[in-house]
Amino acid sequence: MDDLRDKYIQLIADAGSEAALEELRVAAVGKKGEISLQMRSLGKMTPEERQVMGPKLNALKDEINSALAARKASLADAALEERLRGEWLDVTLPARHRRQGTIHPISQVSEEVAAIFGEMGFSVAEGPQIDSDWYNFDALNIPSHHPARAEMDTFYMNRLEGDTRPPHVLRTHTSPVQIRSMEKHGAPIRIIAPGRVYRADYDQTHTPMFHQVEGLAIDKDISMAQLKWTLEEFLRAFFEVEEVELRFRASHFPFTEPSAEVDIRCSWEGGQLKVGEGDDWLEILGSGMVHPKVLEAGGIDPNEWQGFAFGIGIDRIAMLKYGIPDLRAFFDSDLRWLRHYGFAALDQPNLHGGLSR
Ligand code: 2NM
Repeated sequence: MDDLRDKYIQLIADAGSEAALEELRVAAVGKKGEISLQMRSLGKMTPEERQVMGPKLNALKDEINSALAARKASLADAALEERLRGEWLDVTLPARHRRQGTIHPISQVSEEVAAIFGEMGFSVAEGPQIDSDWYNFDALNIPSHHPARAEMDTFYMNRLEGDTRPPHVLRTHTSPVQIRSMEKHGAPIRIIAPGRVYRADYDQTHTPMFHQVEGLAIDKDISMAQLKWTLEEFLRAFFEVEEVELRFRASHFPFTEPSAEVDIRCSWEGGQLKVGEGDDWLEILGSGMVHPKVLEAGGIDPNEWQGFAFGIGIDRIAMLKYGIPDLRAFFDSDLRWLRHYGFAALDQPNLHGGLSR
């Protein structure tokens, strides 16, 4: 019995796997195992022999079972240790690079425009996107039955029967911001008003929501000459070229008198726009001297003050500067488009850093 004990204790200690242990269990204490067979032979012994051998065999069986359980536990511990070593994680490693969002070209261009006019002493003014028809039309010398109202494709806010409040619209231009700024700050004033505007128009070159920046400068002795210089300076900085040439074409807007549409000299070589050279002209903005009635609506005395104003389509100048062919793609939220045309989030446009880098 001592030989049997020594043999199995040694084999169990040497077992390298749970499967090997199971084989040993079957061989020693399984139904036909060596120890089980010995126990079966107890029946053939004399009662005296059985009294000695019975407890000894039982004790041996318990000892083997304990040894099997202990070895099994230590194999499991070793396996766990091994696995933990393999799955060890260095939490001090730098984070894995994640793809960053980008600045939308419209946001980029708005920031560029604000940086340029900011250096010329203009502040940025903002106002509501839903405004009364007085701020959007009447104050801008567009009375109720003026054809310009019909041409604007205005979105009117829904009204219930008996509503006594004035009609409200989605602003069709940012000019109501200028009226509010005149009311609030008076003259002199130099502001730009960038933002969303709305017109019920949808085709290749129009979206029902688009972006405008309008400018307003009011002071004593403001003239068209200062308007022209300001626009030249702006367009030179915006298109990042040494010189630009502008052409003022007489036009008509209700809110300015005189009014001019402004073209910029350019070339289209191989479908690529070059500003400041070539034999083509590109219509780029509208402008004029603020109509006396508009100054009055803003609470400013037109006998004392005058001003120039202009309006530029942000989406359009963004397309021109960055070679974006399709207007409607601006508002599709297509991630591949946004990554292609978007700008790095930490490159804020400024004039000393080079506007667009
Ligand atoms: C344009 C063209 C011409 C304009 C006028 C004003 C205001 F409110 F001051 F009178 N803001 N913007 C204006 C003038 C806008 O857009 C094509």
